[in-house]
Amino acid sequence: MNEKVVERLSQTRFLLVITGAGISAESGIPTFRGTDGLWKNYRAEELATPSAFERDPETVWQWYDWRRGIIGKAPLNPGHLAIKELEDMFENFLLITQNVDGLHARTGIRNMVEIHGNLWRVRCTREGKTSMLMDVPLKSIPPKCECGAILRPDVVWFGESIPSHALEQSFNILEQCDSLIVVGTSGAVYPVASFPQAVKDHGGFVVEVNVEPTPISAIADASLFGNSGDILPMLVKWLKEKRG
Ligand code: BV8
Repeated sequence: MNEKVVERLSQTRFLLVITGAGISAESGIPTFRGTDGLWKNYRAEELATPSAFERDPETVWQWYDWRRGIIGKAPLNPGHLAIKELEDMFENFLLITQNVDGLHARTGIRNMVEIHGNLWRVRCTREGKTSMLMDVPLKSIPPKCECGAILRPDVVWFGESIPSHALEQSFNILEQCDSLIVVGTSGAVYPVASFPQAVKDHGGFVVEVNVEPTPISAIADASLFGNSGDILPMLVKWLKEKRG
C-alpha cells in the first residue's frame, strides 16, 4: 500500500469519496464504458436521454427493467462495505455516487449524494412526485401513476441538469474536503468529471482507485491500480493500523 496515501489520509479531517460504475463491477453489474460496457446492446447515451423516453418510453423502460433485474440480485461487494467503514472512521465524510443502482444505500451509509438519482425511485411525468417502485420485473411497461400519467425513472439523463440541491451540496464539499478518493469512474461524464480537479484547485489530496489509468490519473496525487473490492478494504486496514 502506498505510504504517502496512508500518511495523508490518516491526517485527513474531511474525506470525500466519489464512485462510479466500477465500484459495482465486482457485484456483477456491467459498467458503462468497459469491455462489458454494453447494457444489452444499448449504450447509456442512446437510451438514458429525455428524447429516447419521449420517442419510445416502452423500450427505455424495458432497458431499465432488465437493469433492475440484474441489480436486484447483485450482492454488495467488499468495496461498498469498505466505503461504509470509511464513513465511520472520519469525523467529516461524504460519498458522491454517480451510480443509480442503490447498492451504496444498502450498506446503511448516511452521508451520501446519489447525484444521478436512483433507478428504484420513479417520478410521475405529470405531477412530478416521486415514490419507490421495487417490482422486479415491472408489472406493466411503462408503469403508470394513479393519475394515469406515465412514470419515469427518477434518474438524471444525459442532457438533463443535476438537481440543484445535489449540485450545491457537492460544490460546497469540493471546497471543504481535504482528501478525495475517486473510485471506479472513467471520468467521462460531466459535471462529476470536473470534481477531482476542483478538489486539487482547493489544495485537496486526490487518490484514484481504478483497474486502469483514466484522465483523472493525470491530476491524482496517487493512483492505486487494482479492483476496488481488494484495494479499499486494504486501505481501511492500513488506516486502522496507522491509527492504532
Ligand atoms: C449536465 C444516470 C447541464 C442514467 C447517467 C461538459 C463537457 C462535455 C459534455 C458535457 C458537459 N456538461 C454536460 C455534458 C453532457 C453530458 C456528458 O457529460 N456527456 C459525456 C458523455 C461527454 N452530461 C450531462 O448531460 C449531465 N448533465 O451536465 O447538465 C447540461 C445540460 C445539457 C447540456 C449541457 C449541460 C448529466 C450526466 C448524467 C447522465 N446520467 N446515469 C442511468 O444510469 O440510467 S451517467 C452514467 O455514466 C452513470 O451514472 C455512470 O455512473 C456515469 C459515469 O460513468 P462511470 O460511472 O464512470 O462508468 P464507466 O463505465 O464510464 O467507467 C467505469 C470505470 O470503472 C472505468 O474506469 C473502469 O476502468 C473502472 N472499473 C471497472 N471495474 C473496476 C473498476 N475500477 C475499480 N475496480 C473495479 N473492479
